[in-house]
Amino acid sequence: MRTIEGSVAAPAARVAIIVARFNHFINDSLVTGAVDALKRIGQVKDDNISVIWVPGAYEIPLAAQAAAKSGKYDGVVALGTVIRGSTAHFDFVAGESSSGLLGTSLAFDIPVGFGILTTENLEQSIERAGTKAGNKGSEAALTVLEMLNVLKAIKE
Ligand code: INI
Repeated sequence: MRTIEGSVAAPAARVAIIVARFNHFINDSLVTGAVDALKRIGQVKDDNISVIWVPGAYEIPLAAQAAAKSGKYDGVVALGTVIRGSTAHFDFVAGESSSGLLGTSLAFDIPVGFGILTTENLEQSIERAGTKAGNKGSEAALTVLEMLNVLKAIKE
């Protein structure tokens, strides 16, 4: 029996963090968490990390696709915050971001960490950006590194 389990150390990985400016007050903490996890836990070199800002979560998939297509990155970490309001806007922004990112991941064979918070209110977002419910930016970053190692092991 062969068991494949990825570790999270990936010192040579080249990672693009794509982050929305909308709700940047929350997203700044997601970036901090992601960079910390990549460097401190994943041992990724500072020079191998790019942080790419886009207007909102809706624009993240297009930038992720461009990053994947460029061949300059091994993985993408998508960070943003979509907070439910009283209109259907939330569903479109959150839904399209998530399906667009999955499409990019599958089309370009590249791990994409989904670190886009989709919450009911600001408090829930704060809780997931480095306070009592952890930091979803760190989780998304570590997921990308683990998937890089899993994919590598599958191909070996
Ligand atoms: N973008 C977000 O990242 N989060 C939100 O909560 C949000 N809301 O609620 O409107 C949001 N909207 C902007 C959207 O991502 C696009 O930038 C905009 O529609 C232009 O395409």
